[in-house]
Amino acid sequence: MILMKNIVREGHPALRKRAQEVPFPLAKEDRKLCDDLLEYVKNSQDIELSERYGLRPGIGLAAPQVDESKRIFALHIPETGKDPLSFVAINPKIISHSVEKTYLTSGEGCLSVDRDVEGYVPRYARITIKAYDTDGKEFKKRLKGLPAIAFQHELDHLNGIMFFDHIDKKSPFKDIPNAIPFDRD
Ligand code: UDB
Ligand code: ZN
Repeated sequence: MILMKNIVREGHPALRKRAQEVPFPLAKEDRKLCDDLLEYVKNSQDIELSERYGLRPGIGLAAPQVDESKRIFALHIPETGKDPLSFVAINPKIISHSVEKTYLTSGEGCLSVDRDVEGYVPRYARITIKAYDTDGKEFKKRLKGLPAIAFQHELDHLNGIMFFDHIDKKSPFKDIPNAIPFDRD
């Protein structure tokens, strides 16, 4: 299983590379990687397991964060009154997006970043995405709110981009034109 010691931190070269497309049918080790990424985000949100194994609770994890430069990530996002939004995305793409933007008013963090970096991270408010599942089947989804923000954060990891790259260095809390702020509940 993936533990915090397996998650690479800021400064590691894997976080700054463009990750490689994944071929189908999935190799055994790629299927295992998919399972492990999704298992991490699920386990990390289980109070007992997160305490037992010292996992930082996360809603998304991308393959480059475990030093695997492949275009794969997992999301597991609790939704009030609904089942969690939970999936692995292989070779994901944004096929269309809103003009409207959004940002977490509390800013973003990252499982690979052990410090607070303040500031607004502009994201598209709504996206339509395409990706492949572990069976090599293509799927599409329309995402908004936290799922849209998290998807863009993870997709950035596959392109060597960190959330703080998007923060205005001189004025981290500068108004973002056309953006609807998103409060974490
Ligand atoms: C996270 N979690 O998992 F708005 F219920 C972050 C960490 C870095 C703080 C653990 C998070 O933002 N949780 C969250 C946010 C809400 C409401 C809520 C829970 N990641 C994943 C990561 O680092 N992947 O590479 C950070 C991103 C998730 C969305 C934006 C930042
Ligand atoms: Zn991250």
